[in-house]
Amino acid sequence: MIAPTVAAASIPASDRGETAALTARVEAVERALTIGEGRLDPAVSGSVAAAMAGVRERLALGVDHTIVALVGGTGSGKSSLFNAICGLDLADVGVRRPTTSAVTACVWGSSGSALLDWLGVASDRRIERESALDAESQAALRGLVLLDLPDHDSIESAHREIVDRLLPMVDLLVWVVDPQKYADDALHSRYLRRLAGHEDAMVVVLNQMDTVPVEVRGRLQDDVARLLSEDGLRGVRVRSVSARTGDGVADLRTLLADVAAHRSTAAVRAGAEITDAAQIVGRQVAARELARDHLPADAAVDTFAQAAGLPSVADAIEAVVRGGGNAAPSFGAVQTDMVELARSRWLAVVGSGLPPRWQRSLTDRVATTDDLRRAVDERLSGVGVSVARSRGALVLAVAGVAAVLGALVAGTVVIWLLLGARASGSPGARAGVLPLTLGLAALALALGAMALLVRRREARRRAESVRSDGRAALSEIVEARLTGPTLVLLGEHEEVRELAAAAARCDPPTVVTAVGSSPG
Ligand SMILES: Nc1nc2c(ncn2[C@@H]2O[C@H](COP(=O)(O)OP(=O)(O)OP(=O)(O)O)[C@@H](O)[C@H]2O)c(=O)[nH]1
Ligand SMILES: [Mg+2]
Repeated sequence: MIAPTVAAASIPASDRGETAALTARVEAVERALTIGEGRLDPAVSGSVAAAMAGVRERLALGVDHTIVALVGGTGSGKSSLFNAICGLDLADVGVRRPTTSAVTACVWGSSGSALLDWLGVASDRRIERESALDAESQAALRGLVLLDLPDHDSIESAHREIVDRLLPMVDLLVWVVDPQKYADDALHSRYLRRLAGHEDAMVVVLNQMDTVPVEVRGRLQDDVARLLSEDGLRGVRVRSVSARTGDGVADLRTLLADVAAHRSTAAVRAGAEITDAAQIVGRQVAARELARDHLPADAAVDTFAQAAGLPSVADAIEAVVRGGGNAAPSFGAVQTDMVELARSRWLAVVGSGLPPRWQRSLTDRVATTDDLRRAVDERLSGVGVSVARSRGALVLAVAGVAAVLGALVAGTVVIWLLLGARASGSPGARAGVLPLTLGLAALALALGAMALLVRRREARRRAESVRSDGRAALSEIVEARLTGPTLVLLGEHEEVRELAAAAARCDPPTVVTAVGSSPG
């Protein structure tokens, strides 16, 4: 309502850059629509886009100004008060009634010419205050657009039409009444009573107080307040002034400065529309996305490995190498149903929590089962499956065989010597050859055991190498065909979510109630 937020009250309207800030929020909503295209309900996107186009149109006029209109019956002194507030003789003041037939505008700060075009103010009826000459004397009113309207109760129907057209566009209505006609029925029944609920957006100014004896002034002001109360209006501000003497004009300027420091009705409306639109877009996305490190990449690699028979191929290699065989096992056909299982588990984990349209988009983005199966087949066929024995094991085996042969030769020599010794009765040679035979036999045994150990270790190493090469190849497939597209989609989802959240964020609501909008 009219009570300002601390921040708004302390910052002049034209310095707030309200139009730019609102435009940035519109852009955020529009960008969210673009990124989310195909994933947002088309009907919702269409209506949000249309709403944002409407807001853009209004923003093109600028919403940094606060529009205040002086309105009232003919001769109440609107034009005189307009001149007094502006400190200029711009509006026509006259004795011929009605005097004012066209709207006159005084703008403090930037020209706001698009806004004045929209309001229908002729270019020769505009004046800009706060020029270099005015220095800071007019700074408090920066952002204010003051309008002097024709009389609302005019015998000229065109005047009434102008007033009725402009009232909904105005942020603050200043009803100017005079001591003779403040109780005028047309004013109360046609206008004031209809403004119940918009009391914060109006002020009643009792003008020409110089024509009233000082002792009567207080009573007169009370009477105006009583009539307003009878009209069903609560807490309307009433001010007494004299446009002729200038009494009360400074106080009125202070009040206008206060209003000018608030957000304009147009800004409040635009902000509310953007917030609504952003919240609608926000409801088309989930509250959060799955983090990268929670993607089920390892599970997908495991299932792909099963589908391609990687564990059994590795086991077979281990058995072949350990047993000293030569027949290398090979990868068989990749099981399509397992690949499909991996893919559907992936979609279920990542998609859980995402709205259905985003889930469908995820399904379209990641690789198809067929593509995944082909990739697994292709990549695993490139993984080396070798059962060739290692050089170390070969050397040990050869050495072992040599030791066995040596032991056999030595054994033969021992036997031969034993037989010779028995014939010749000389045991000398036997004593040297026997330990050699035993030594060679022990060496042969040790080498054989070592060769066995080396082969086992080699078998495990080969199996492990096939497993890790295979898994590395499968990880690359998961990264390129599942993780990559998923992250792109989740990134887009996050961007839409954050843009909508940023666009929905705005300053604390309304400070001036729109005159033309319905109460509440
Ligand atoms: N004594 C006195 N006369 C005033 C005061 N304000 C305006 N007048 C006179 O009242 C007459 C009408 O003043 P305007 O300012 O033209 O009144 P208006 O409300 O603009 O009239 P329309 O343009 O016909 O709607 C003029 O003769 C003014 O000089 C005031 O505060 N005191
Ligand atoms: Mg006038």
